[in-house]
Amino acid sequence: MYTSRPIDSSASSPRIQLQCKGPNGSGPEWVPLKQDWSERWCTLPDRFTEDYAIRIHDFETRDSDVFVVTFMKAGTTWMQELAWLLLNKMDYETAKSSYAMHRSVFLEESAVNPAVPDSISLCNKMKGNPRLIKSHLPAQLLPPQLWKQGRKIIYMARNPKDIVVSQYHFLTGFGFWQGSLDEFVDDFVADKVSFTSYWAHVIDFYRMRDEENIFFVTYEEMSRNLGDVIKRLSLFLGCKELSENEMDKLINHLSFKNMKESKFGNPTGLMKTYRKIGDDFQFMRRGIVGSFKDELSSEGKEKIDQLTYTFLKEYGLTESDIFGEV
Ligand code: PPS
Repeated sequence: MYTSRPIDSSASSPRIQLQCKGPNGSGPEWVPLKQDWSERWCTLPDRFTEDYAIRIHDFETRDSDVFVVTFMKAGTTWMQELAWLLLNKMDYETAKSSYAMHRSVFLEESAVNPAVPDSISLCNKMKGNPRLIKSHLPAQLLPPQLWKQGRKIIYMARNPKDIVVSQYHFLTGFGFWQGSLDEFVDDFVADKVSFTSYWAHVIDFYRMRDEENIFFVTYEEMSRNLGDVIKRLSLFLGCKELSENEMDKLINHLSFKNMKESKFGNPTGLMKTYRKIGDDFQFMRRGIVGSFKDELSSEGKEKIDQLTYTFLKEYGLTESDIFGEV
C-alpha cells in the first residue's frame, strides 16, 4: 500500500519520500477529496519506514478523539494549548503544571525524533478523554479511521515564508540541519524537507475545509483575532460559550509573552532535557506574522513565492486567499 523512494537532501539525517496508494493502488479513497493521489509524495525521515506507516494506518481512534494536524511550525503548540483547555473545562491548574506535548501526544514523533519513546504506543495508552492528538502528517498518511469515522480534525496552516524561517531555526537548534538559511530554502522548495510538499499538505485540507469534521484555521487569523478563533473553535468542539471574563483570561493565557515566560507553556526547557541543544535555542522564538521579512534573503523570498504561485495557480488561488496579507 505504501511506496517509498530515497532522496538526496542536505539534512543531517537521511530522508525518504512516501506515497500511499490505497488498497486499489489508485490512492487512499477514505480521504474525502477526489484527486490524483499519485502526485502526492511526502518527505519523511528514513525511520518512517513502510512498517511505521502501517502502524499509523492501523491506529485505532476513539469516538471522542480530536486531532490537531499541521505542517511543522504552523503554531501547533499554541493550538494544542487552546484546544486542550477548551476540551478540559478550562483546567488551568493542569495546564500550568504540565507540558502541552505531554497532555497532547505527537503521533509520529518517534519516527522523527530518535530520542523519544514509541509515540504510537503512548497515544494508545493516553488516558485523556477526549484525547487530543497532534500530527504533522498530510491527509493521505493519517490513520484512515480519522476519515472513515469522521473524527474531529483541527487543521492549522501558516504562511510558507514564516514556516521556513521557523523550521530552519528549530532544525538547526536540534542538529537536524547543518547549512545556511538559503540552502534550507532550496531544500524546502525542492520538497526535500520533512513533511513537504508544503503546499500539497495545506491545500488538501484547505479544499476539505467545509467538511463537517474539519476546522481549518491559520496562524495569521489567530494572531489577528484570537477571540474570534476561540469562539468558532468552541462551537466546533461543542464546548460551552465562554463568558467575557473567561475569554479574557484565556486570551491572556495564550499570549506569546505569557506562554514563553511560563515553564510549562514553553517546551524549550523540556527539549533541552532529551537532546543536546545549544544554550541559545528557543522554541518560542518570535511568535509573529512576517518574521521572514527581516530574516529571509530576497532570493529566498522569491523562490518561495515562485513555488507558491506555481502550485496555487492550478487551484485558482493566491496566498492571500488563504492567509490574508502577510
Ligand atoms: S512544532 O515543533 O512544529 O510543533 O512547532 P509549532 O508549535 O507548530 O510552531 C512553533 C511556532 O509557533 C510559535 N508560537 C506562538 N506564536 C504566537 N503566540 C503563541 N502563544 C505561540 N506559541 C508558539 C513559536 O514561537 C514558533 O514560531 P516562531 O516564528 O519560530 O517564533
